[in-house]
Amino acid sequence: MISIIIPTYNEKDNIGTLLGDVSHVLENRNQKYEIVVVDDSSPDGTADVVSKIIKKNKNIRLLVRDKKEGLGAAYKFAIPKAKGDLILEMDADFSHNPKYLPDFIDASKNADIVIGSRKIAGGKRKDSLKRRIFPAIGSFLFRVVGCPVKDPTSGYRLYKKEITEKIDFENLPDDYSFQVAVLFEAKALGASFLEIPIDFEKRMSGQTKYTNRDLFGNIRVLWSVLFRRKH
Ligand SMILES: Nc1nc2c(ncn2[C@@H]2O[C@H](COP(=O)(O)OP(=O)(O)OP(=O)(O)O)[C@@H](O)[C@H]2O)c(=O)[nH]1
Ligand SMILES: [Mg+2]
Repeated sequence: MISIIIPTYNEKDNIGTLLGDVSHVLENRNQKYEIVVVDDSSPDGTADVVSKIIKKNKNIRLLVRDKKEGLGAAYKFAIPKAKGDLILEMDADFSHNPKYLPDFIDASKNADIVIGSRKIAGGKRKDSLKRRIFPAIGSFLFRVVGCPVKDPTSGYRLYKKEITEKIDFENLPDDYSFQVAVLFEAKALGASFLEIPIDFEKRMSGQTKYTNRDLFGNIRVLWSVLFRRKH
């Protein structure tokens, strides 16, 4: 079984369509699945939209948290609760096209962690210059300090459950830099990695939650890897 974890904060105009599309892709493949939406009590009523859909699709679960604590915090909370032997992370805003889900499942036969990559042949990122330039510099620096993949900030990724069970999530960051930090942690545990190309699209509806402050989270991780401190 695969567990698809989708963190949401104010994604009411995306989440309904996305849940339909994800279910459709997986059912077409006869893939056993659950979708776990982790909502931080979005003021726009995202959770209400999900609750209505759950009545018709028992493969969907909703975890509601009291307040917005960051993308990393949402994953740290939800990953240990996933029931699947494969655990996939994806955004709610259609930047991560569900059409790639079968590619992740196929690739999981050959690695513990599969990254949907915008930095390998066939991968693309349709995004603003600011959102391309800093990750490009960041990815280069992360490579220099031993990062196992070319696109470490990609949030479209799959883990085998066994590897998540070895990771000490408590010590990982609550913000977006969780994504990079978890790779270094998994590398230290001997995980194997594979990147598959994805075309990263612009969010379909709603506002970004990513702020300039979030850039510093990644710098902190880089720093801690360099000096082998805990995050
Ligand atoms: N539960 C929860 N989800 C979050 C939080 N921050 C972001 N998200 C979700 O994480 C995913 C990624 O956030 P985005 O705002 O799309 O970040 P981004 O992809 O870097 O930015 P854009 O796509 O340019 O808007 C989306 O599904 C968000 O709703 C949070 O604090 N809590
Ligand atoms: Mg996004």
